[in-house]
Amino acid sequence: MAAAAVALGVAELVAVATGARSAPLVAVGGVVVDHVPAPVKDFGIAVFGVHDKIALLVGTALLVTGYAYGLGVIGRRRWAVAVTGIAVFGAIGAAAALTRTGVGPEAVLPSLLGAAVAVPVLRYLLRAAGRAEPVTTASFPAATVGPDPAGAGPTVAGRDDSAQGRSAYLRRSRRRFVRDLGIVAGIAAAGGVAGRMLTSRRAVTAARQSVALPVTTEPAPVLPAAVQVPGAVPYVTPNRDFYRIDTALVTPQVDPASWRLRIHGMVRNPITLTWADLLRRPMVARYVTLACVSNEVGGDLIGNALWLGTPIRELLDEADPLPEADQVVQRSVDGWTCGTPTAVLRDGRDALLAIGMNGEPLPVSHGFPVRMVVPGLYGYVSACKWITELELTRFADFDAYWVPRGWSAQAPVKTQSRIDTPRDGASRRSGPVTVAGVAWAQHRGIAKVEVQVDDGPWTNAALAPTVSADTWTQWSLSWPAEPGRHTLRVRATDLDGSTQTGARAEPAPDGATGWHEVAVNIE
Ligand SMILES: Nc1nc2c(c(=O)[nH]1)N[C@H]1C(S)=C(S)[C@@H](COP(=O)(O)O)O[C@H]1N2
Ligand SMILES: [Mo]
Repeated sequence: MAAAAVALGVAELVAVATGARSAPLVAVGGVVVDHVPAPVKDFGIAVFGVHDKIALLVGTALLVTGYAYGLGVIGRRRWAVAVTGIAVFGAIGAAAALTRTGVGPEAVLPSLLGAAVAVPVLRYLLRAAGRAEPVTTASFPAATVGPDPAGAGPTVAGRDDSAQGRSAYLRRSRRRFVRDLGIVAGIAAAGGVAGRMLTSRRAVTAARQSVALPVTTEPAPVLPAAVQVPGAVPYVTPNRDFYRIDTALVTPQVDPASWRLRIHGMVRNPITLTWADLLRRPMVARYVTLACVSNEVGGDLIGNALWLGTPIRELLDEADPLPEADQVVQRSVDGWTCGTPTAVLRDGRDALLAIGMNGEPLPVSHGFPVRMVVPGLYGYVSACKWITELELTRFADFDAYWVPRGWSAQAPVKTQSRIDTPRDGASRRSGPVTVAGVAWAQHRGIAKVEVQVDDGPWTNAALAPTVSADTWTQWSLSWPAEPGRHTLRVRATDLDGSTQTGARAEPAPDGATGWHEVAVNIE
């Protein structure tokens, strides 16, 4: 196991040069993320929540540990099996790394070099272990280990072969073995930690800090003072609280200096854009509420931000798509894809190639340097982070990342609402109780929010003003609460006139439905 730790530590060090995603744990974890069957993934997400990625890395490390334990045990008797096992370990890591998008052939190096170092380390440790083990005279020295059976034992000429002499020798050997183990584990840990630190030094934090956002070509929308309702979540979600969803085990580090956006495929005029080109384009600031299709009824995978970016419609016009190209495939540097209807991106809504979020450059975890934001569509079909390609194609010809995994190819945001206060299970004094929350139907807008207490009538809540139909709307209602246990329910109606359905549906394949309910206790 110590030898395996050395392999992983060496691999982390090599990955400083070859990229974080070529390190074996991350590479193998990435393959697992992309290929794990949906029920297993759902289980992992259900158990570990937003820590599912850390759980995956720890799980992978545990698997490696178990494997290493087996190799260690077998290797004491059959060295060739251990060497083969280590080679297989290296090959799996190398093969996994090669499947990652955007990595070159050098991605095999961390796994292969890690495995290559593990062989002599394991041999050394097994020999040291053999010396530190009591053996019967009859079996000695045949039980010494490794390709070099000359591992010195107590029967070697000139040594004290008495019982006492042997046990003194054993004690010394054990101490030495434990010391060797400590040294090896220390080297492994130092290598791993140093590797990780050096990798993160290569991160784009500095590049991000030196970005000066361009000024908008028109003033940003002014928020009406009444946009915020007491008791609801903040109308503008601070960046640090903004939900984060993606498949990336290590956050892609994209330097604006080397960033390119290629618009190609079924277009008459392919375009390649650099960061400098992008900054020269018109920039607008728009509040847009982004929602994840995985958001459960009442869930918090939704946030509202002021995005700064250039309208994608004009870029698409310049690229001049062929009429049959009904899908724009957005591709991230890590190979993740999403497919957006071309018509949606050209229908005049504020679909942005965004570089700013709430007055800052995009946080790295939210797609620095450039991502897409499209009002009215769930994130998985519209909001590619670390974007590097727009490929015009047809829905009939290409399935984006989540489509073969059971999610719909097209997914407009469903009209939804949530009660933020009181919380489920809360207690309040009888009398007027403020019930408040958010409702959203991006790009259609909210016309009405109603609240129902127990089986009573639906009552209209007051709607706060918003800046556009592309953000959530806050609502509130003063409820004359009477003692007892009550259930509060909310439903919204959008400006198209459709009222949110009460029929419960799971997030898959195209967004959860149902009314959010909270139970409250009035004293
Ligand atoms: N590159 C990349 N972009 C991505 C994803 C991803 O996995 N990889 N996930 C999408 C999903 S499912 C959602 S809901 C939004 C979330 O954006 P956020 O993390 O900035 O909130 O990003 C989208 N963009
Ligand atoms: Mo999502």
